Amino acid sequence: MKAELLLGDEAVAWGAIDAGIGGAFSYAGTPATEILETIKNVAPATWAMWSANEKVAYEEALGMSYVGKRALVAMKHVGLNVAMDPFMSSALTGAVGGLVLVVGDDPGMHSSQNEQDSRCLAEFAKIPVFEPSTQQECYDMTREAFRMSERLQTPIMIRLVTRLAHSRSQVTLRPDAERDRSQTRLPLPDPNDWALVPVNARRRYKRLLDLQSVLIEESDNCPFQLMELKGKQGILCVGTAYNYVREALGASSDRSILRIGFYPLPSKLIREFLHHCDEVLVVEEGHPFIESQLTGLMGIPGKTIHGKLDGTLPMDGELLPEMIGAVLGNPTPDHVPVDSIMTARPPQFCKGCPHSSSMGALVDATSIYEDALLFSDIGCYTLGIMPPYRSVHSAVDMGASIGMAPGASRAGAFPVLCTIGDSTFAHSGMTPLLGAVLSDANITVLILDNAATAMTGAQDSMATGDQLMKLLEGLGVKDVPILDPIPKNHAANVETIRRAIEHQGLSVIVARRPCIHIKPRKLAANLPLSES
Ligand SMILES: Cc1ncc(C[n+]2csc(CCOP(=O)(O)OP(=O)(O)O)c2C)c(N)n1
Repeated sequence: MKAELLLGDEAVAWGAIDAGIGGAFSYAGTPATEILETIKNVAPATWAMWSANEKVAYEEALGMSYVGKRALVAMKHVGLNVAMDPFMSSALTGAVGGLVLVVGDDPGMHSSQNEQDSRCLAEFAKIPVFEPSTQQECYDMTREAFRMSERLQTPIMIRLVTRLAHSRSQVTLRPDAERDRSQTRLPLPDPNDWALVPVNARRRYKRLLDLQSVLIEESDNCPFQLMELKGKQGILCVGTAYNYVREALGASSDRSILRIGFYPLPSKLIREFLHHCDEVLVVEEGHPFIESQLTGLMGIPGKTIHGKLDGTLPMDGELLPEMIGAVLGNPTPDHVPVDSIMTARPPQFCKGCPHSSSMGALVDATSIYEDALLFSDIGCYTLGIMPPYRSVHSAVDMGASIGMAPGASRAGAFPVLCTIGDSTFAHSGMTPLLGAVLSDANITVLILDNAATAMTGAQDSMATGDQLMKLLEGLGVKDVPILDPIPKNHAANVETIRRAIEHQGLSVIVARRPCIHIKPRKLAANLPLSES
């Protein structure tokens, strides 16, 4: 046994390593990025790779599970939307080697475009979920999730939230014989269980439905559900909220507590809790997922349920300890809100960022048109939304710029331009570009190739430099000018973008210059530098 001070993400990574995973797969996204980074750093012998997108990452993990090895797949919450197709179907195929999906939800949208709650998607797929409250549980639940996944032959989700993923506490690690498990190989599955043609899928779906009662029983007996029956006022809480509740109540409270650590919900435990309490406050990050299930449409006769649905707690944003303290009648003494003592500093491009030159050229090139539409995507360049550029008119989801532009163009807009980074292009930009090529959409696509997935910490990108040019050629794009986005080329770059706009039909331009953060890193690691 050894103790380490770990982030929630790092604790999950260690849990997976000590569970003897055969591989880990991910596409970067806050707050889940550090999971794969940790596995790469501390267990270089483990097969751990960045995938082109979350769907691919999920399928890579699923393939590993098929042949009996344990596999971890990690992503941020919106990444699960991208991986939804294999995720839903994997509930029917089931898992052979333990298959654990870790999803980082981002209540409060610290670094995301929405604050969806992954528990809803797990329930939709009928997949069990572990939800840790502490970094120690991040480790312990990951270990347990692999065992359970193999025992019940189902993929399992671990739900994290930003506050837990990105804060540290001491974790006791127990590397043991399970690590050797990476050597074992389980028997391959019956192909009839994994080939989801209707006749097999119907049978597998029945199996999934039958599994639900087993999962509820598991949930009622799960050691991660904690119940303390005391007074008639109860608190039902989950995840990080459990810590806020404990802090607000102190040691001497007589309130009853039920802390959920595993879903589907433990029906016996919840019945017992509700039977005991007259009034229950539900405290959960994200959607009122448990609260809605408790109250249904009609409420529970004779019981009062408080939470997000009755306005006791806010529906949006992140829960805060002082918020819970105030609701539980224990306000934080002399609490000074951070924003009252700090001036907000809007985010901005780093000094020397090539995107600032690209955005400057884009703004000047389109200044002669009254209604230029500048669809953009998700990456550092989205900062072009800020003054003085104001060159981002949309950022919806990864790849949406090239997806939306042809529709707008066909509806009569002109000029229509897109900005998209190289990593986002590899993630989801290639497929819509294929359609734009075939229809020769009258749009101009500016691919900002900084040779990195810069926004999430400059992970490697899959479509950069020559590789990107070959991909464009393969997709059928012809005559792609390459800009060097630095201030001294401004006039020439403006001219190139204007020419592309005036070309009737599809134009693609690549603005190529590495992110300023990757050069020192590559030099330190003695890696080759891609020129320009
Ligand atoms: C589906 C999804 N996955 C991951 C993310 C997190 N994320 C935001 S932007 C981005 C990629 C940025 O790379 P790139 O497009 O090359 O732009 P750069 O930041 O390098 O300028 C990632 C991974 C996300 N927002 N949505």
